[in-house]
Amino acid sequence: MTRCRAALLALLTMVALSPAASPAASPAVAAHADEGPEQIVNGTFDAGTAPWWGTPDLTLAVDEGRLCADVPGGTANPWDVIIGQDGIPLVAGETYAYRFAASATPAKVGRALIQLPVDPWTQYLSAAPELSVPGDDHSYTFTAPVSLPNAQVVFQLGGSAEPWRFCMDDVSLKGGAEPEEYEPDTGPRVRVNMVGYLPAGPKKATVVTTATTALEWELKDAGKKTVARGRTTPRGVDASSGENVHTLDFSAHRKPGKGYTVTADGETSRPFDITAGLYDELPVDALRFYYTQRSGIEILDTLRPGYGRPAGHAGVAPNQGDVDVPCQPGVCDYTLNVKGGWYDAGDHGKYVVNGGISVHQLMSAYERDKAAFTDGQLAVPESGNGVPDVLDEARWEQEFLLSMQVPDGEPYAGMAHHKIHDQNWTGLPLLPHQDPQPRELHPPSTAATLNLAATAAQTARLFAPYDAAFAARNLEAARRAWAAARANPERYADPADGVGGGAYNDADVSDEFYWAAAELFITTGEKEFESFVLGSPHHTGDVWRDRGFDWGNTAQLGRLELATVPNTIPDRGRVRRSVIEGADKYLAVQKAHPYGLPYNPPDFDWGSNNLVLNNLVVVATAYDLTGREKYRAAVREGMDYLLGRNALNQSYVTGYGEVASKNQHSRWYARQLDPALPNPPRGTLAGGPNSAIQDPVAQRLLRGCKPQFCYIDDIESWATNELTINWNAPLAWVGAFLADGGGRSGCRVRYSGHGSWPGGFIAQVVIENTGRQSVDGWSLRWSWLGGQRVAEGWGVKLAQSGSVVTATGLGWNDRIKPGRSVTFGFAGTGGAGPDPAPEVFHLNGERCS
Ligand code: 9MR
Repeated sequence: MTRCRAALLALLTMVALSPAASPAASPAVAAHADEGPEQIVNGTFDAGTAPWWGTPDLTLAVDEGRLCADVPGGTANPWDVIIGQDGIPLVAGETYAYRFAASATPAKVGRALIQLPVDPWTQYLSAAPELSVPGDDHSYTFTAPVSLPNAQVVFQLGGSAEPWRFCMDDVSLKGGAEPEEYEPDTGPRVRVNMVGYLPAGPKKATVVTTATTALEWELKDAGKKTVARGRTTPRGVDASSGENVHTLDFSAHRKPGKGYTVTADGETSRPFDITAGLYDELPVDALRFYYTQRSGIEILDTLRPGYGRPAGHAGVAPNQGDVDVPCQPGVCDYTLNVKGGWYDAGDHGKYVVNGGISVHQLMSAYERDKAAFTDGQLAVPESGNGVPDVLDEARWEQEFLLSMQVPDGEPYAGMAHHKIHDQNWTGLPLLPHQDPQPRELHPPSTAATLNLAATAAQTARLFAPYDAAFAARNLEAARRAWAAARANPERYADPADGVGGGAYNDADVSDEFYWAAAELFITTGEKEFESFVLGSPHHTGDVWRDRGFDWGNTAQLGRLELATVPNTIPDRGRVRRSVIEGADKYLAVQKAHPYGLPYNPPDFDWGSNNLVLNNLVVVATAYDLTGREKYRAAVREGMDYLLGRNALNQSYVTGYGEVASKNQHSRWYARQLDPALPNPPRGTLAGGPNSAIQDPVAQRLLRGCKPQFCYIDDIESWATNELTINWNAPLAWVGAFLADGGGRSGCRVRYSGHGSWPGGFIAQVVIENTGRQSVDGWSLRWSWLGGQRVAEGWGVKLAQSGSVVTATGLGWNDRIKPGRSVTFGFAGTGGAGPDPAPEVFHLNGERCS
């Protein structure tokens, strides 16, 4: 709503309504109705255009606080062009005051209707407002003849030979029943991680209470026996929930067991376990999610019981994609085969920017500790091919990203198309293979091109030991993409290109440039990329935004990669320290937050749960770099929020915890709408609280919500409760971190190159036992950057799988006494590109410092 509109409206409420269009009007009733509850959602357009919809020939946009659209000419009927809102409840016999402000350029007569949303489209109010160029306010009253939960408010704008522009603002329908009051069931007021706690980790809970002084708490085992007690810490009113809370800490209790509860203020928490294996399945579940998101391939019920379905968008009717996809009109004159990849979310779109960060984070989880990911682990069709399943899954997406690259000889060759999706939005439920919409390629963008450059460069080094040809194809594509992005540095995705799919627009790609340059530098070691990295403002600036990183903020990815993947950037020490500084910042936010959240902006973002996780990725990386316990503890505590220690007292991961999200917005896991369909698979993250509540369900039920309450587990709440490939990726990453235990071993390893020649090298390794115990029988593990292989060893037995090397002692040197060391050497053959010394070593499964 514009400011002058607000003043006008205030004035208007004081005067009687203008003559009504409906026979039911009378000034007295109208004044009464005008005081009634508001039934229109977002009639001021302060929250964007949702939940207003338009016919496909319209693009709705907010212009100076009003909703505006260019109405095409050449239509025959008023109903050929419509803007509307659905789901308006009417109560029979109630009188309503309907008003709006609207303008037309040039002036026009429009049609304003409140009607039945289906045939015979019965009209309860029908008006023909004269719309002027400067704009006027229009008001009407009518009495509803029926009760209806879902009437429709529409503006019919068609029937004009010439095109014109329509704008409206302050649409209001007052009267009738108070909108349904939504009270979430938040269960007991003592909030815990309802899955459990790690024996050696922090164990904290939050109590919602009116008390302002410390309360007693008790930890009870499954037999209701009190095993620990203490006093809470009052924390005042928490801004993220608007509630008065206390925290309590039972970290000192380390005894494993099932069915513990915490009692405080007369309330008993949901039960939870204390167990070391708490997170063993989380990374696997979070990664298995990707197979059922796959496009272009049949999902086998044998691999995912209950989730089998035919291939989607594989060129079989009624699908119109994705084997021969044209561009949007005027964008290109070729077609591309872009079959495959993952569906982005609950929609059937495939977006290069979002695919990029998702595939990157999967590969980065792998690159962090390659030995943790095995072949056969994810039960995918490729299991058993000798390649870790996580790489098979990543390849499924990466092949799609490669296919989005503009072919040689075409305009913008080497760039990547921003996205491919349906011409129009489809309804729910709709299985992928049943989508009848035409599919279109959208214009190439610099952001998509750089996502491709970054992930292709990363793919090149990770696939080098498994498939040299695929690795080479990726490196070549990465170089072409980089050159094309440099030549076209400012081709931005259109923010209004959001019909049939999300816009994923981003008008600052300097961060994508930095990330891509970092990946290309790590993989090739080449000067061009090094210079670009060193010259980027993101290399030295504070990239650690409070709100976390995401698909549109990727400088952090470049920084994390340069800090953790071995490379020769000259200021590496500073880069690593900067990650620790970022982590310290998130630690401070978490410490101040009574729910242990490392994310606390005044309003929560779309997909806040993934921002929480991405902040945890930074903290976890600080643990990897330093081995300092406070960072590991912070990651563990951060996970508690997602699994129940929150204002809604619910878990945001499907299948984890007794009250967990299960109705995430999806066209095929749509059990809430069709009981024959499944819920999302175990391990699916919900987007989580989103203060902007753009969707109609959230707008109807969550109006005025405090950040943590801006969430509802309803399939139609796409703004708070969707599932996406980029949100499950940090869940998999953090899950892998939590599952590996992160234990440190008392050892130090020195790895030194002793000469190299084209194609080969010699290295020496010294393992020092810095602990107090003798190591009897050792096995040392590290991994190469890319395609290096060990050949012959001295004083050691060597084995290699992919790029993971395992070195074991021989009979005479397999004991290392405290303070002593063992030295061995070996010859290796070099992969293409740089050959930095490995930096991460695990001795008998535990990481050396
Ligand atoms: O995750 C995206 C969020 O950051 C944006 O603010 C929002 C609006 O552009 O779009 C979200 O992404 C959606 C995408 O546009 C279409 N597929 C579903 C995505 C998750 O809701």
